Amino acid sequence: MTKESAMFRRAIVRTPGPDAAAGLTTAGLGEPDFGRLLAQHAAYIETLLRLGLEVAVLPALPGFPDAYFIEDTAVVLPEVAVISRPGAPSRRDEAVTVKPALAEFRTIARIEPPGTLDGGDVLWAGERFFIGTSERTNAEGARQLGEIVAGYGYPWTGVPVGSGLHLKSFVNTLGGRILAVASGFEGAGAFGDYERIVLDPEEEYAANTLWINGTLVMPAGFPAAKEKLSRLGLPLVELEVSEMRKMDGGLTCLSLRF
Ligand code: CIR
Repeated sequence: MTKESAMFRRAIVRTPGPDAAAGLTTAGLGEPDFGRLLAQHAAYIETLLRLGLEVAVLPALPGFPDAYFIEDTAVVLPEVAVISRPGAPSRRDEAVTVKPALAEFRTIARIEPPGTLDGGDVLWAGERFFIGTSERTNAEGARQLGEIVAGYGYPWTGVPVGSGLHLKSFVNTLGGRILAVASGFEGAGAFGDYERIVLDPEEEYAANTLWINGTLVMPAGFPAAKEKLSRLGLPLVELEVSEMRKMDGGLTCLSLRF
């Protein structure tokens, strides 16, 4: 029997700290406005609550300006939570801080050195895990996670990300085996038997759309992508994430969902 990606009951998020502008970024879009960042984060939490999730909000983590991109710190399966080992040295110690919140709900496994892995490189879609190798996730980290998910009966496929941050910066599930993909990933063999909705190059940021139990939460301001995704006939919510985008982040990065 194959196990399909499941509905979510809970999410864990972390409040951005006042040092958010000191985080890692390549976006070149300027510094985030802290007030606006908090407001956008609050609207995100509000949306998850409205979609029926129980949301645990962890406090800002001083000294870790990227810590509210909490997705990178763990990978949560129905059977186990895997504490990651983030590839950026400045983010490495974030991962241990989510353990208590996850240990309430799951047994804990972890990625061990020399493996590195960011949760943003891990996509669970349909029956399969796709694990990106990127500037953050190395082959050893991908192998360790692959071994763990395979141990619970999930097949996995490695996907080289090339330039760009994470796999989920470019590819996300819109429900099961339907994917939103940036045009650079259109032909990626790993996704061969999945249905792909390819976004225009100038709107590829919208590939970071978040599926929550049949609702699509997408970044605001991408009309062509919105038109394409709306053809699926699913409820669609647009959220403003301009301040997270300035720090190379987006909708999926802001929560652990399980
Ligand atoms: C970083 O570079 O690590 C953060 N500024 C952004 C992380 C975004 N996370 C994600 O896409 N999962």
